[in-house]
Amino acid sequence: MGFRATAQLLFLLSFFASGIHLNLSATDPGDAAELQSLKSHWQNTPPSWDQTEDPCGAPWVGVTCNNSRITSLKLPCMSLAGNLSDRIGGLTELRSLDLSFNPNVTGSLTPRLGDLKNLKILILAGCGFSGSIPDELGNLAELSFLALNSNILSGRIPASLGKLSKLYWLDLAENQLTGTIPISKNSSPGLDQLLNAKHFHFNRNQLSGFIPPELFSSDMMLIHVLFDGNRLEGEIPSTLGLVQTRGSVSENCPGFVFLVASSIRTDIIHFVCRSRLNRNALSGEVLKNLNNLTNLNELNLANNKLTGPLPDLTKMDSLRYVDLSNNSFDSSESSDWFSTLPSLTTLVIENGPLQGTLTSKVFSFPYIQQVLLRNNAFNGTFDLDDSFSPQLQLVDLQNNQISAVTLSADYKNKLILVGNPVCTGLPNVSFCQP
Ligand SMILES: *[C@@H]1O[C@H](CO)[C@@H](O)[C@H](O)[C@H]1NC(C)=O
Ligand SMILES: *[C@@H]1O[C@H](CO)[C@@H](O)[C@H](O)[C@H]1NC(C)=O
Ligand SMILES: *[C@@H]1O[C@H](CO)[C@@H](O)[C@H](O)[C@H]1NC(C)=O
Ligand SMILES: *[C@@H]1O[C@H](CO)[C@@H](O)[C@H](O)[C@H]1NC(C)=O
Ligand SMILES: *[C@@H]1O[C@H](CO)[C@@H](O)[C@H](O)[C@H]1NC(C)=O
Ligand SMILES: *[C@@H]1O[C@H](CO)[C@@H](O)[C@H](O)[C@H]1NC(C)=O
Ligand SMILES: *[C@@H]1O[C@H](CO)[C@@H](O)[C@H](O)[C@H]1NC(C)=O
Ligand SMILES: CC(=O)N[C@H]1CO[C@H](CO)[C@@H](O)[C@@H]1O
Repeated sequence: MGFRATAQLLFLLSFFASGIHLNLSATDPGDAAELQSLKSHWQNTPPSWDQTEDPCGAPWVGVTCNNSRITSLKLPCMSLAGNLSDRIGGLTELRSLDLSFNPNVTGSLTPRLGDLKNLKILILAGCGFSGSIPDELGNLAELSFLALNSNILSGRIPASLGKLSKLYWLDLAENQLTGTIPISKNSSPGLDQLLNAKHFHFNRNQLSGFIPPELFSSDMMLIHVLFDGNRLEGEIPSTLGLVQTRGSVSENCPGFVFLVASSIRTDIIHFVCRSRLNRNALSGEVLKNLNNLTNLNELNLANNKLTGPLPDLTKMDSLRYVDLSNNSFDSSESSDWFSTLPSLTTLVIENGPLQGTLTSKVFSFPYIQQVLLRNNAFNGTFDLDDSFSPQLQLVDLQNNQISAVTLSADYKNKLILVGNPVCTGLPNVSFCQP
């Protein structure tokens, strides 16, 4: 009798105890402890974080859970301050971590980020992180989105990032990264292995050396490549022309890539398929098969030291924006170079190599809005005939050698011819006014 009562009591106790245990917290105790520890390094966490001890219970703002495990931390633009402690590595069920645009979150990136084996999205853009990018990020085999841009990260780009075979988005822009772009060698990985990447953003760092030709291949799907604002030199590798965006234009290059990530600033959601390589010291001839990039929307090669003929754009039917300013291209007759570019809205070739009579063909491209060709060597008569596009808003031909003008009476928008011989006799007409 006594034994049975004891047994019943024990049973009840254990049932009760397990009941208490289950109900005490909706959060896995390990995860709760890790998050409490992270919280202790942060100021300005959302008020809900102080109301309960249980992140998944009445869920803390920015925390998402599944089966009592913390699966997502999204705390963009919260004025959070502090640093990211190693304990982040204990949240092993995390799928998504976004601390972006909290400039007062500082310190180094802990190598324990590499323990987050389930992580698909890592967005630490616009914080104050410094130090190097840990090699361990290369262990995040599920990662598809990596944005470390706009911090003060230094050191080299880890070659281990080449192991991120599911990576779709790689943004390391606007840091202080140095060294060359790592490519694979023997058994060591490299960025040439990122065959699913559509975005390579390396602009505004201090990267140096050549852009390795091995970086690009016909297996790649890149749609947006940014290298501008580095210390790169040498030639643009002709292999860039091998990159093919697969499928139809509308599928791969719809003109607008909308980011799912809520925290990315809205002013950068209008990325299009484009290649921006300006403001380096790239020299040599522009790749010969550039015109294989038939889906390219924007081509900006301004402010380099490119030589040789102007690039052939004849098959680049998607091009909307072209800037070839401030290079050292061979002199070229405009009528030989211009071909029909059915999507072009803006053509910029300042300090360019164009000479002879400017063909009026460029003004009749159906979508052309701006033609900015100051400081070339156009001469003879400038003829803007009635075939000009109704979109045309601005023609800037300052500082050429144009000696006469034939202007369609229907063109009422801006034309600038200051600095041409034609204006010495006509200082008082609108197109000769500064
Ligand atoms: C929660 O996790 C289970 C497996 O653990 C998974 O099947 C389910 O899709 C997850 N739910 C969400 C919303 O992620
Ligand atoms: C960052 O910290 C500085 C100094 O403590 C403060 O003035 C600034 O407002 C903070 N910035 C943000 C975005 O919280
Ligand atoms: C975070 O800050 C604490 C002091 O507040 C410091 O001890 C720790 O090393 C810092 N951690 C990192 C990763 O910067
Ligand atoms: C690029 O185009 C040229 C002809 O313009 C062609 O010979 C070459 O094979 C093309 N390259 C690729 C990779 O398609
Ligand atoms: C070309 O160089 C000049 C002089 O350095 C500069 O003012 C201009 O902005 C440059 N043009 C472009 C399109 O970058
Ligand atoms: C215009 O320039 C070209 C080459 O620079 C020259 O051959 C031609 O004679 C010039 N034409 C006029 C009308 O000055
Ligand atoms: C343009 O010339 C006319 C006379 O030909 C003169 O009355 C007028 O003031 C001039 N305008 C300017 C802005 O110089
Ligand atoms: C949130 C939670 O787990 N609630 C459970 C608490 O325990 C009772 C009885 O064991 C369950 O019915 C609840 O679902």
